[in-house]
Amino acid sequence: MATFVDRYPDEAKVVQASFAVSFIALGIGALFGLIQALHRTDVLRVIDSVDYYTLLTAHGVLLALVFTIFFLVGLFTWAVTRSFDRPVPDIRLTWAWFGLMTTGATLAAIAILAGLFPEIPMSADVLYTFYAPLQAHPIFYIGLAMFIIGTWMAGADWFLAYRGWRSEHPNDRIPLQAFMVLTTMIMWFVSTIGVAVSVVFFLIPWSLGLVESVNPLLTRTLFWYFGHPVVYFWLMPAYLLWYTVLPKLSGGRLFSDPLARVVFVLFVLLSTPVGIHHQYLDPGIAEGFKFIAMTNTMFLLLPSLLTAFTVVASVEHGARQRGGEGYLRWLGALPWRDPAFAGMALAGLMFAAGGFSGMVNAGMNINYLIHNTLWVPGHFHMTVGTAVALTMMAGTYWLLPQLTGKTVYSRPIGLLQVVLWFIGMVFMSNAMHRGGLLGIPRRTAEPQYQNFDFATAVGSVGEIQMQIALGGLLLFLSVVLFLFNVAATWADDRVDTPVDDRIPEPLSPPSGAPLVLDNLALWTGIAIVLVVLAYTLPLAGIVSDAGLLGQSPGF
Ligand code: HAS
Ligand code: HEM
Ligand code: CU
Repeated sequence: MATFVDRYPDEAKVVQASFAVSFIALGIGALFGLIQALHRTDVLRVIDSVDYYTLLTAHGVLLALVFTIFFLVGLFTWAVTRSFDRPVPDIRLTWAWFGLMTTGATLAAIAILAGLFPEIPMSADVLYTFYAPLQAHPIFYIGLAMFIIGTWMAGADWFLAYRGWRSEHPNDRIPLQAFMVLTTMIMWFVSTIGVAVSVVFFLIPWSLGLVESVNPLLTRTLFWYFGHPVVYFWLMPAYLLWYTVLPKLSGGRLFSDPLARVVFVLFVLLSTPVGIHHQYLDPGIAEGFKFIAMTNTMFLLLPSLLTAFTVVASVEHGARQRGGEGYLRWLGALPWRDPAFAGMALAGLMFAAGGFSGMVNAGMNINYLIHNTLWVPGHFHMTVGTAVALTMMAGTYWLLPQLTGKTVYSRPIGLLQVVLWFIGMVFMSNAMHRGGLLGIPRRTAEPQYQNFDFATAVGSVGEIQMQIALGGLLLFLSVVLFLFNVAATWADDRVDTPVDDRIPEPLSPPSGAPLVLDNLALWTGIAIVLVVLAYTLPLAGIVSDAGLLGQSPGF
C-alpha cells in the first residue's frame, strides 16, 4: 500500500499546512505560558503586570483555539480522505476554508498582540472567553467570526465527501474514522450557533459602537452554550487517535467498534445542554437550571468512562499479542520506546486525573470552593493541555511520515519530549490543583502570598509556586524539542519506507453495531430537542431580567 502522500498529494498539502499553522501557534503560546508561569510565581518578571493579561489572552486563544483546532482540521481531512479512500470533493473548497480560518486567526492574534504596543490604538485584553463588558477591538471579534465560519466550511467539505461516498456505497457502514468526524461536526454545528449569535448580533455591533450596551449575562451564557462543547471538540481528535491508532501502535486491535460509535453519539446528544456548569456562581440564573446542568454533566461522564474501558482494553489486548502476561505486568510489554505510543498513553493516563478533577468541578457545591482558583487551570492543563496537546504531538510522530514521505528526524528526541511534557505537567498541574484548594486565584499577575523559603518550604504556598515554575519550564523545553524535531523532519530529505496506515479490523466489528447508530439525522434531531429544553427557560429569564441589550457599556 502506498503512503498517504503518494495517494493523495493535494490533501497531504492541506493537512501539512494546517499542522504548520497549529505548531506556530503552539510555539508562541508556549513561550507566553512560560512567561506567565514565571511571572505569577515571582520567579522571573520580564513583562509589566499590565501586559500579563495581553499575554494570557494570546496564550488562551493561540493554544486553546488555534493550535488545537488547526490540528483538528488537518487530522480530520486526513481521516476523512483515508477512511472514505477518495479525494476531497473539491480541493478549492478545502483551501478556501483553510485560507479563511488562517486569516481570521491572524486578525484575532494581531488585535491581541497590538495591546503590547501603546502607540497602536488596538487591543483585545479580554482573555479567551471574551466576557463582556470587557471590550475588544472589532477586528478581534471579526477574526473570530471568520475563523468559525471557516470551520463550518470545513465541516461542509467533509459532509460533501460523505455524500459522494454514500452514493457509491449505499449499504455500507460509515467507516469508523469518518463516523467520528461527522458526529463531531454535528456537535460543532449545534454548539457554535451560541457563540456565533453572541459575536455577530451583540459583540461586533457593540464594539463598532452601533449599539451602546450589551447584556453581559446573556453573552456569557451564549458563550458557555458553546464553551463546554468546544472542550469536546478539542478532545475528539484525541479520541479519534486513541480509538483508531493507539490500539494498532500497541500491537493489537480496537476492542469494540459499536461501543466507539455509541460514545460519539452520546457526545452529540449531551455535550451542549451542560454549559451552565461554568456558571454555577453567576447570579441571574435560577438554581434549578444549574441543577439540571449538573445532572446532565454527570451523565456526560459516561462516554469518557466507556472510552477509558474500551481504549485500555484495546491496549491490553495489544500488549498480550506482544507476549504480555499477568494482571498488570502486560504494561511492560507495550512499545514504550515509540514516541507516538508513549505520548498517547501518557496523555490518556493524565486524562484519567484530569477527568477526575472535572467531576469535582461539576459538583455544584464543591464548585463553590474551586471556581476561579488555580484549581481550574490545573484541571484544564491536564485535559486540553495534556490529553489533547500531548496526543496531538505524539500523533504527529506517526502522521508526519505519511504526510511527507520522510522519516521522523529523531525518535529518541521525540521520546524525551513526550516524557518531559508528562513530567512537567505533573509538577505544574498538581501544584495548580493544590494552590487552588488554598485559594490562590486564577487569572492574576499578582498572587504572591508567600515567597519561597527553605526553612518552611514543604506544604507552603512558596513550594507550590516553585513547582508551577519548574513545571512550566519543563513544558516549554518539551515544546522547543518538539518544534525542532518537526522542523528538522520537514527540512530533512531522508525518505521513509512506505507507511502502512491501514487500521486493523476491530475485535467486535461494525457489522455488530445496530444500524440506528449511523442515523445521523436522528441524533441531530434529539440533540436539538435537548438543547431547546435545557436553554429556552434560562435564556428567556436572562432576557426578561435585563433586556436583549442590557445596560452595560464597554470597558
Ligand atoms: Fe472541564 C472547566 C467539568 C472534561 C476543559 N474544563 C474547564 C475549563 C476548560 C476545560 C478549558 O463542571 C475552564 C474554562 C474557563 O476558562 O473557565 N470537564 C468537566 C467534566 C469533564 C471535563 C465533568 N474539560 C474536560 C475536557 C476538557 C476540559 C475533556 C478539554 C479538552 N470543566 C468542568 C467544569 C468546569 C470545567 C464544571 C467549570 C469549572 C469552573 O468553576 O470554572 C468530563 O468530560 C471528564 C470525563 C473524563 C473522564 C476520564 C476518562 C479517562 C480516560 C483515560 C483512558 C486511558 C488511556 C490510557 C487512553 C471520566 C478516557 C491507556 C494507556 C495505558 C498504558 C493503559
Ligand atoms: C492559562 C502555563 C500550555 C491553555 C495558563 C496559566 C499558566 C499557564 C501559568 C495560568 C495563568 C493565570 O490564570 O494567571 C502554561 C505553560 C504551558 C501551557 C507553561 C506549556 C508551555 C498550555 C496548552 C494549552 C493551554 C498546551 C491548551 C492547549 C491555557 C488556557 C489558559 C491557560 C486556556 C487560561 C487562560 C485564561 O484564563 O484566560 N497557562 N500553559 N496552556 N493555559 Fe496554559
Ligand atoms: Cu464544561
